Amino acid sequence: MGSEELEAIVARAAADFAAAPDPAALENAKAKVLGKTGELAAFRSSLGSLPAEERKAAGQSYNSAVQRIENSLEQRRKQLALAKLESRLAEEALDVTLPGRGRARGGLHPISRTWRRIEEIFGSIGFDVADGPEIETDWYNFTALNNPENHPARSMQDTFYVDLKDAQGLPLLLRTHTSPMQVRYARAWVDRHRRTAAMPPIKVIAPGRTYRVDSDATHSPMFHQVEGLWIDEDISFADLKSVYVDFLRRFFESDELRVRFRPSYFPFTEPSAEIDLQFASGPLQGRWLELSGAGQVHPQVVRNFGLNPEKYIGFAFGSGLERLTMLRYGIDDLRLFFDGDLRFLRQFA
Ligand code: FA5
Repeated sequence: MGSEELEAIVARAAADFAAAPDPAALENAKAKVLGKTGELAAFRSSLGSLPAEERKAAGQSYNSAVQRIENSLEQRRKQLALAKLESRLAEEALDVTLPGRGRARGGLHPISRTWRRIEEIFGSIGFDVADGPEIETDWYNFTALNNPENHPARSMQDTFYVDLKDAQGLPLLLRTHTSPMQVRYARAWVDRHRRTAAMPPIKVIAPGRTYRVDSDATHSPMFHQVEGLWIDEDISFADLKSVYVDFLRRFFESDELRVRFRPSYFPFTEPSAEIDLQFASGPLQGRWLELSGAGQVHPQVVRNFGLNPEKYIGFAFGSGLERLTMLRYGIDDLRLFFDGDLRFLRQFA
């Protein structure tokens, strides 16, 4: 085999490698030229039979041919690897700047909407917003509110008790209403203004969660109330009526409301009333629903605030947020608020 043939093998190998479409075809082409029975093997074995003076030059030609074939093989291997990488990159290309798929927009729960609305309306007429504990002592929840020892709300059936005791050895409980916040807020207020000759008026709302052993279409074991309290030297039941009716008009965005103040009894107010509103639309159209308890704060409670009931007087109310929301949207079952059914909740988003 002469050097021309050797050059032809090198050229053919380079062409075969260049034509190999993938690594497997490339390895086949390599075996064809460099393998044990490949085209170069015969040339190599013929080297031994050459006369000594030709052997060296022939050996060098052989080595150079092998070297060049291996170079073109390596070059093609790199090309194929690069092409594979590029095609994978193109296939798996990700546009990281695109927004994620199916990202749903959240919305406020209807009770949260009511809560915010109440804070806005009362905030706009100068009421502070306060927050307090849901786990209460017997004193704040009952005694301070002039609630007699044997009142049914204290019974194990009406109230959720906690397996912990307060400083008096009485079990702690989940507050049954937001009214304890009247006492907490007023006492802190009085404390803060102890040295002030004329105490500034107390004007606050306290929205939050409350708990009772109650469950039907208009009662749930956990519900929300908002407490309102306005204490000054001359705040009367007439102020309660005007503030509350004005609140309802703004809350329901209507001047055509049918509101009823029905005489009632609460140990912590005297006189007391329950405030009812009539459904204007929806399945319960025409039906009255109790929204709130209210009244003029009882002198014993004013005393428990740390104030002189001869001088200070005012009103309080405690309204149900679920009830306000039911009336606003014409919803006939309060349990819908807590089922977490998206078909219901999406209507408010
Ligand atoms: C009270 O809780 C008094 N603390 C209200 C009060 C405050 C009176 C200040 C005077 C002065 P009552 O138990 O009626 O009152 O509850 C008040 C409102 O909470 C009800 O009108 C109703 O809207 C709501 N409510 C009561 N129980 C539930 C319940 N289980 N589920 C949903 N809402 C309820």
